[in-house]
Amino acid sequence: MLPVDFPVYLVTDRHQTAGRPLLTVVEQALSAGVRAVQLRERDLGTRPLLALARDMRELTARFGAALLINDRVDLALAVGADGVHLRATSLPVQVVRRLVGPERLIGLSTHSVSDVERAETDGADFVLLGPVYETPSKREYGPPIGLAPIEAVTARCRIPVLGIGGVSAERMAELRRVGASGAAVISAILSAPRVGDATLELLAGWRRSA
Ligand code: 3NM
Repeated sequence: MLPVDFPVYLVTDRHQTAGRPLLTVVEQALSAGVRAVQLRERDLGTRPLLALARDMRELTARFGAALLINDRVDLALAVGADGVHLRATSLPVQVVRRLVGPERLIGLSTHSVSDVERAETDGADFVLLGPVYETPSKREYGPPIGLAPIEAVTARCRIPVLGIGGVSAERMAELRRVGASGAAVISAILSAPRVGDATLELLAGWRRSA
């Protein structure tokens, strides 16, 4: 199985690229050092999503980066993705493990310390915990939970925890200080005027705090 050693996990949303093609923007982020991408285009039907997933597989493979597919275990298997990213309403982790086997990564989106503890017991490989900060999509994810739950859960659990929600380059250092293994971002990369520079800044923010 691929190690979970990606401090910046790029989550896609083709509506947040300021009109630029998603593959172009993701390629710029990969060139600047992103090593894991989650394809998350929840409003796409199966066939267009399959086509995009194939393109994204080809692109990430060129950079030696991991590709995870949000929710769709079938598409993850179909395109040979490195894993699947689940949410609370997805198939349960144990069921997905039987489908994808031990080598593929299973990531899970969580919103509380008890969610993370359950994810670890269930055999997830890593979790996202958030929203840590205010995010433009706050209505969908609820109020920010802050850094305290990350600090509490990384002290108790071994599973890697990445913060999500409103993360910027300036916030990478404090996430690392409270024990996060990285951060998942949408807008900090996809909406940036200069995607490569924004990616480098996030990675530098992480390194600076080491
Ligand atoms: N999930 P941005 S917050 C997709 O808390 C997502 O589970 C969240 O976008 C959660 O990096 C979020 O632009 C949005 O804030 C992340």
